[in-house]
Amino acid sequence: MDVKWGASNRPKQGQEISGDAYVIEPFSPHGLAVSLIDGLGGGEAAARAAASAAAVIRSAPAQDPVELMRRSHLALRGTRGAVMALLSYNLQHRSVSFVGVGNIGVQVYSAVPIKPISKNGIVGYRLPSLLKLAYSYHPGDTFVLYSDGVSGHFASEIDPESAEDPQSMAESILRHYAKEHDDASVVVVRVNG
Ligand SMILES: [Mn+2]
Repeated sequence: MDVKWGASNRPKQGQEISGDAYVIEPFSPHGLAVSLIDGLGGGEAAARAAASAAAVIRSAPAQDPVELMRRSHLALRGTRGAVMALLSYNLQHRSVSFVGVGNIGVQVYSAVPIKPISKNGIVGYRLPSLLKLAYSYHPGDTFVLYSDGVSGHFASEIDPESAEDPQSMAESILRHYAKEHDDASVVVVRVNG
C-alpha cells in the first residue's frame, strides 16, 4: 500500500492567486481522495469557488465521489462555478473510481489502459448526470490530473518510468507545459505494491 504523490499549482501570468485548487487526502483505513478543481474565471472569485469545493472533499474524503460532487455543486451555488475531477482510491484492493465534470485532464500511465472521461458541465451551475467509472490498477501505475492551463502534449512526451518522483514530475510538467494565459496545476499520484 505504498503510494506517493506530488502537486504543483501556479497562477496565470500577472495574477497573484491561482483559481485552481487540489486536494490529496488520505482516509482510513486504506483510502486516498484526490481532486483537481479549476474555478471558472480567474483571480479571487475563481479561487474562492475552488476552495469551497476543496473544503467539501477535505471534510469527508471517504465519501463516495458522486456524493462529493453533489455536495460540491451545492456548496458552489452562487459562485462562478468550477470544473473538477475526483479520484478515490482503495489502496488495499488496488481499485480507483473516477468522477469528472468539465475540462480537467486525466492521463494515466498504466499496465492496462485506464482512460477516464468527464461529463460536460459546471459544478455549482449546471451539474450533468454523474458517471462514476471504476478501475483496477497495477503497481507502478501513475495518475496525472491537470487543469486546462496545461498542454496535454506532456502525455506522450514524458516517460513516467524515467521520471523522478511524483513531485518532481508535477513540477517538470508545469515548467514545460503550462500556458501563460491560464492558471495551471498538476497532481501526480503513483501507486506501488
Ligand atoms: Mn483554467
